[in-house]
Amino acid sequence: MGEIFKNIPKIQYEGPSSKNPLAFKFYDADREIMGKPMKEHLRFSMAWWHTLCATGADMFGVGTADKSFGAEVGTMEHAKAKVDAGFELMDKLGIEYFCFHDVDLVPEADTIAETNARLDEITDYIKEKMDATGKKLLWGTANLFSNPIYMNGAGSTNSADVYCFAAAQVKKALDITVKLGGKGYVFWGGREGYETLLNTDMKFELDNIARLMKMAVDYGRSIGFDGDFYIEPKPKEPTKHQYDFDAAAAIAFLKEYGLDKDFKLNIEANHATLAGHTFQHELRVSAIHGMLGSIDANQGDLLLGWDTDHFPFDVYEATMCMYEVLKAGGLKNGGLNFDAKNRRPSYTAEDMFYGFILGMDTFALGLIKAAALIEDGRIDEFVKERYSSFNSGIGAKIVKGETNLAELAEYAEKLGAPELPGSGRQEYLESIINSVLFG
Ligand code: XUL
Ligand code: CO
Repeated sequence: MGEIFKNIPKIQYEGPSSKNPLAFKFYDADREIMGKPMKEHLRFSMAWWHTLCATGADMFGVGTADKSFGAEVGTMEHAKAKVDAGFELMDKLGIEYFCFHDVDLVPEADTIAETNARLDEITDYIKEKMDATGKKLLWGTANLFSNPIYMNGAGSTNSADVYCFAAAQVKKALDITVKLGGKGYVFWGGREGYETLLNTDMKFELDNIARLMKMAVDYGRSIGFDGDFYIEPKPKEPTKHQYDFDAAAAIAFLKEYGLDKDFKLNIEANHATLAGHTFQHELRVSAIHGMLGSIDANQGDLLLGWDTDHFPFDVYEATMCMYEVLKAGGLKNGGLNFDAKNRRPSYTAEDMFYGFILGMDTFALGLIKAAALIEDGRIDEFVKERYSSFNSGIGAKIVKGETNLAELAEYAEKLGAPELPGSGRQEYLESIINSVLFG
C-alpha cells in the first residue's frame, strides 16, 4: 500500500512563531521538562474509532469525511487500509501509541467465531507494522454498546445469553490486547446503567457487572496481562443514568467489589464536565486514591449537553490536567489518548492532522505551564500554609488521632469563638495562574 496522506509531510516542531499549519508550535518531543522528555510525559495515543472509522455522521445526517482510504468500506481490505492509514498518521505526527475497540478493527461478522477469525488476521497485520515501526498499544477494549443485543447493557443486561456474548468479546479483546503487548484494558460502560428503575434491579446489575470484571481480571492475569484494567467513568449518554457516573462512584464500586487492586481509572475530560465536574476534579479524585491510570484527552462544548469529543484547545484545562499528572508522579502504563474527532464540517485529511496538531500543542503547552506552576511554588505554598493550624497544638492532635470529641468540645468552650479561618484568596491565586501562563 502506497502513501495515503500524500500532501502531508512529517510534522516537525517549528516553535511558537511558526505560521506553518502543518508544524508543531509547542510540542517538541525530546525537550526535557522536569527531567523527562515531553513525549514520555505525554504518551500521546491515537483512538482508532474516531481517527480511522468515524466519518462525522450524526443523528441528522450522514458522514462528511471519506475514510475509505482507497478500499471498499466493510471489507477486510478496508480494515487493512485503516491499519496503513493509522500507522502513516502516527508516523507523520510522531504519535507512539494507539487504542482500539475490537469492532473498530474489523467489520463485525454474523458469528463471534468469524469476527474472532477476522481479529486474528488483522492483529497479525497490526503486529507486523508494530514490529517494523516501534508503535505501541496503549489499551484495548471491547465495544459492548453498539450491537443491538446490548440495548439493556452488557454486564448489566437482563439476558444471560447476551452476558455470555459480552464475556466472549471481552475474552477476545483481552487476547488481542496481550498479543499486541498492550498495558491497559478499558471498560467504558456506555449502556451499563438504566433508563427507568421501574424495570431495573440495580443491585443485581451492579453485582453482575462486577462478576464480569472479576472474570476479566482472572482471565487476563492467566494469559499474562500485567497491565492495568481501567474503568472510564461517564454519567450519561447513551444511557440516561450510567453506574460509573464519575470517578468517586467508580472508585466506590471498585472498592465494594474488591477490584481496586487491579483497576485504575481512565479519565476523560468531556465525561468530567458531563458529570458536572471539572476535568481537574476527576483527576484529583483518582489521584488521591492512587487510581489515576490513563486519560482520554478531549474537550466538551459547555454550551452543548453531550459528549462532543473536541480536540483539546483549552490551555487552562490542559495545564491543570498536567499539573495533576505531574503531582501524581506521571502516567505509568497510561497515556493521553485523543478520544477526539474533527467537527463535521472539517472533513478533509488535512483536518485530521490539524486536529492532532492542535491537541498535541495544547497538551505540550499544558505540560510546560504546569511544570512552571510547580516550579513557581506559590500555589503549593499557599495550600500548605492554609492548613497550617493542623501542624501543631490541637490541630496536630486531631491529625494524629490523639484526641476525642469531648476534648475538642472542651477546647472550643475555652476558646469562646474561633477567628475567621483566613481568606481563600481565589482571585489572587487565579492571577498567579495568568501570570505563569502569559507572563
Ligand atoms: C465514549 C468513550 C469511549 C471510550 C472507550 O464516550 O469515551 O469511546 O473511550 O469505549
Ligand atoms: Co473515552
